[in-house]
Amino acid sequence: MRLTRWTAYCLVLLMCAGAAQAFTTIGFFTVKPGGEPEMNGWKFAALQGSGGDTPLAQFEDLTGYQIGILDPPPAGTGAFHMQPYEGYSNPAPHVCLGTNNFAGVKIDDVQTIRYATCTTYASYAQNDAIPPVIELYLTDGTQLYMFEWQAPIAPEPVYINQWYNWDLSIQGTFKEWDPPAGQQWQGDWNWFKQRAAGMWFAGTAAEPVPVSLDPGVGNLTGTSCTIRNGSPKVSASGWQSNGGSAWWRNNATSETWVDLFEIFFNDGSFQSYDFEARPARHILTKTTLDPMMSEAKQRYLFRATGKIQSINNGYFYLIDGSGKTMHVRCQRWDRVAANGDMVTFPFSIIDEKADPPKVSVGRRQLIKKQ
Ligand SMILES: [Ca+2]
Repeated sequence: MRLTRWTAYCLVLLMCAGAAQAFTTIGFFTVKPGGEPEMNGWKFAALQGSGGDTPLAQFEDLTGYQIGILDPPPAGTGAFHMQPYEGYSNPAPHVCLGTNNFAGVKIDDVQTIRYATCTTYASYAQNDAIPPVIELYLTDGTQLYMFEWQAPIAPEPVYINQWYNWDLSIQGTFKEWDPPAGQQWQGDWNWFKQRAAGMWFAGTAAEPVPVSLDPGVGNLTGTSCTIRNGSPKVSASGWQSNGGSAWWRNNATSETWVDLFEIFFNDGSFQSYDFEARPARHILTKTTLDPMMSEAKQRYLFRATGKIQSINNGYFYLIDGSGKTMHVRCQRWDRVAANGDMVTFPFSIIDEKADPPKVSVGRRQLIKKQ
């Protein structure tokens, strides 16, 4: 992942020191990134919960995929892959990618937020899936407020295999979690700006967003600005992840990528994040049993290579000679490789507590070794 236009903007700012004074100083000039340095302040987490398999959550390069139905991403060659598997009870499966880079920034100073998504498969509602939402934790200095923005799903459906560029100020609907009694709880950008007037992004040390499975209290990443795929809760009374439609559309298996997150401010400045794959570290399957994996999987992209031992067309064991196997969920892997083939694939999230450890990959990531 790299910061492109923002870096360019900083260079221009340095070259034009006089002009820089004309800019209003707002939050992000003083905010320190909250995540790993190589993530530019972004962090991700995934919850399998009631889902049938280990979710996918990783930065991937989309170049050279063996199945080329995915258009090029809107920036660079990579994107963040976020894919929970079906789960219809709590805790509900979902994936979060978020940042506290905007902690302290007032909503009044935000002109708009944009990001791009591409869904290539949705198990329950093809062409009608809910693309990843934006979850905002704001504060007025006394309490946290949770808002969710969703892409418009009607009258036009969100088609699969297409990149959509969403703009929160002109599309979609905001919803407020647990609003005061009698309070209108959803609306467009104008409603949101009015409702959140005077509030600012939480996520500072003084106003943290807790890491929590309880929506309204916090989220998986503890971040105030979060891209999320999957509802954190099913059938929530008075508030559902899809508002007036069925919550399960957000909890079906959803194979989705997200890229090019941008936030624009009223003074003309902006930050732009191009999600790109990081170098993958090659490991042996036996390494996945090491206790370090529970921490390391949040930080690194890994790569495993080995021979396929077929279970069925949705699962196989990876045998790499290290004495341990890995249980790999890969739907229709048999369209890319055969039993006994040598393959390699990247992964971040692994269930190292399972025996053998379990990982999910998309067959686009499955590269057959010659
Ligand atoms: Ca990208």
